[in-house]
Amino acid sequence: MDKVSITVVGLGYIGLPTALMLSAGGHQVIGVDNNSSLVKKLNSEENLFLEEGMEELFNIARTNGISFCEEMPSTDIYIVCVPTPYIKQSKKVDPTYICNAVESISGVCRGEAIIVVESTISPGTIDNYVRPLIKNKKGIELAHAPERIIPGSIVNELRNNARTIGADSPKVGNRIKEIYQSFCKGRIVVTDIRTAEMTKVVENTYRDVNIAFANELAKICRSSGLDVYEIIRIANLHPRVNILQPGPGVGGHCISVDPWFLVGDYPGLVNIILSARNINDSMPEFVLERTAQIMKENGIDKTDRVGFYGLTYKEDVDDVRESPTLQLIESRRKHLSEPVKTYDPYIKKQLVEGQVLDFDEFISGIDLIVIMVGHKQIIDNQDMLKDKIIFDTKNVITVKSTYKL
Ligand code: SAJ
Repeated sequence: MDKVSITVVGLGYIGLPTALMLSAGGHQVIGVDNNSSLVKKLNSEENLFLEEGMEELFNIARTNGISFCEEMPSTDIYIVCVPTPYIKQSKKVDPTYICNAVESISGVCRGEAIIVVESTISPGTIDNYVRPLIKNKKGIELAHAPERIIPGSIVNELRNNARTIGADSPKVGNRIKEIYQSFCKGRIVVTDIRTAEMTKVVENTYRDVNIAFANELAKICRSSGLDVYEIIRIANLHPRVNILQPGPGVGGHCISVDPWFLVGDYPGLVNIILSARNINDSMPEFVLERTAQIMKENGIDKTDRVGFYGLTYKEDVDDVRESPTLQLIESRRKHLSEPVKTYDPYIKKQLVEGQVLDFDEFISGIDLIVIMVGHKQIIDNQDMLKDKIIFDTKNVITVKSTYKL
């Protein structure tokens, strides 16, 4: 395979590992980000991810000559990994970051360059927003190669997951496929751009709908006095049933966001997808109501004797985007209630009012602990909870009997 020059635009949790992988795979790679302090840190050899395998990868990429800068360089291939927020009111994707990146690429790129969008976008974004930006630039090609990696297992999933590449012609698709094959051992399917866009959103929506099913079951079982976990465990012994786990809500920047793109774009057609979103969004409020019941049952009348463990959107990551605990805090704020006490071992800075930064101080100040995230830290320290009342929304505590969803 020819050695090509590649720019990766946006060095976040997808862009940086992808850039490192491509560099380790033998390509000449430049990482671009408009965050100057991030670029400075990377150039001073500070690997910003604590994930397994990242340090080793970073060192190989440095040896292979990866560089980081703020200015867009002129290369053969561009891989755009910038954020795509959604507009809260309209539920549509906000393509501003992608458009800015593509505009600045088209100002400097070589005649035959290929711009690959990795960021998740709603179906039609490339045709509606990106294509018009390059219509006068002859020779530039577009592709969409949505990422599929899960925080917590980035290196492993980049290497082994199957992936999709959407392009306007098999020639362009196969060229990009060859580049990704320098690090990806999974199957790579080449298709058209709109199919690739839709597939990505559908994958995350599928998961959202299935988590919503588990959450609705939790509510049904609660009202019937049944143990939802036992019911799911038994049902999953059926060879064609695989129910996911209920929890305090769905967070992160993917599963809780992407289905809204379909709601925003197909308002008359979404039923299950919209209901699922609403069910998952109702879970933090459900946790609050159940917490109030448990307090009453145990004669706890002061909210400062209750602590919510975990601020991140899932276990063993430091990402708080759209996290169920932040949703729960927002819901309290709407009702003008006092802030709740929280603690998270991964969040070392004061992020919200009521957050305690020291675990011992958090534990000693409460009677009821509500487990919102199943971090390894609490599982390893569950002996310290023996004299507490425990409401375990993640079903991870085994040391004594607990309240469940
Ligand atoms: N959750 C449950 N019950 C479950 C599983 C998850 O309540 O049974 C909750 C988690 O606690 C968390 C949320 O759902 O709050 C999402 O977590 P996750 O671990 O399922 O997924 P993400 O958001 O970290 O990553 C997803 C992945 N998509 C799919 O599994 C279809 C990943 O492959 C994507 O690359 C990523 O979204 C993305 O960027 O799109």
